Amino acid sequence: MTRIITAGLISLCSLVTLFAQQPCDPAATKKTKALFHNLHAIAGKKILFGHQDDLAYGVNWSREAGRSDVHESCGAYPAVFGWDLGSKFGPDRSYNLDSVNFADMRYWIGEVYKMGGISTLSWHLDNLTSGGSSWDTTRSVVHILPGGKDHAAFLEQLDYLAGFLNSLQTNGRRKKSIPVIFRPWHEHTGSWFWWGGRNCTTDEYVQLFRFTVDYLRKTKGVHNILVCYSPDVFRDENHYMERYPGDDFVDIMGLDYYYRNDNLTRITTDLPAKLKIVGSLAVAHQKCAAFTETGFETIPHEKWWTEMLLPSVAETPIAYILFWRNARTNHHYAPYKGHPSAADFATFSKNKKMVFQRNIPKMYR
Ligand code: BMA
Repeated sequence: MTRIITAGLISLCSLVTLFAQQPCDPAATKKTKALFHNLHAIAGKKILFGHQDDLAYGVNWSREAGRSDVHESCGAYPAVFGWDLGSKFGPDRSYNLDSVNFADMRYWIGEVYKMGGISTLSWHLDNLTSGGSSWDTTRSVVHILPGGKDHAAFLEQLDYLAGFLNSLQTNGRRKKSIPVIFRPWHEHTGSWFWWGGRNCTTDEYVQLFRFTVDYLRKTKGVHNILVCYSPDVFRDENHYMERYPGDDFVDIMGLDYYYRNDNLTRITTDLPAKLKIVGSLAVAHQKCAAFTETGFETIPHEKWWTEMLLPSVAETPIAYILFWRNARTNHHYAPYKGHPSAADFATFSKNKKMVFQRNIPKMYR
């Protein structure tokens, strides 16, 4: 009898686990499901460290095999690697907006996967209505949605995007595609991008998000993505959820929040509070919480990593944290060799909460 009850309990538990931790795409590949499950398992226990464009370039170098400013500062590669798909795909455009070649990006995503790491892709798509950049706030969302005059141009971009996502394969088989996190239409609580804040209505934003995910999945057969919703700074739970596209369209609930000299006092208490809100929403919606973009440009405090950042995130339920790119001496968010904060960063990298490539658990099984 006891055995039967125990067996029953075990299968009930596995059933609960099975249903509680499925990605929003029922047809997600096995490895994508595993990634979601494993991100869940990490959240609240450890934090994976991430860096944008880490293998592509750093301060004063570009495209040198094996190099990484993070590795050169602390002896370990990140566990999460960010990439960007903007500004606009086209037959004559092989580079993204930060001069990263898409073929290189595909290769590095493969390398990241072989290292056991995770890639996350953002999309600074140009404004297809005005021809300007992501920061051109000419009204566009209404025009690229079905029925809009620029819808065809949007479909063309989605077709290229799907082609890229479907090409992330380990052995030429789509079923074996490399899972990635896809983070479109980010920072929409601000109004600096054409898809953000006052540049579209709530309904338009939600439609844009849903259409993007649906088209990739249903029309293009993309099943190797976990979708991330990542507002910028928000006021409260209602504000965070205002443009949430729904549980069927999101796997990861993120937050983009940067340190600046003029918000230092506020962010110290506000950031952990906000990450906890994201964490409890993620639990309520059976999603995974993450700190999807951050940093302090040039890291002007030598002990920022251990004295400011770590205390703000250590007790929050995020699975990973992504630092923005190392472009140049006045625009970087991770240290590089000889950087004044490099020693503190090395200490931070050894903190038992933090996970780098050297100690990442298996994420795809
Ligand atoms: C911004 C800056 C820009 C860059 C853009 C997209 O935060 O880093 O220089 O082009 O992100 O990566």
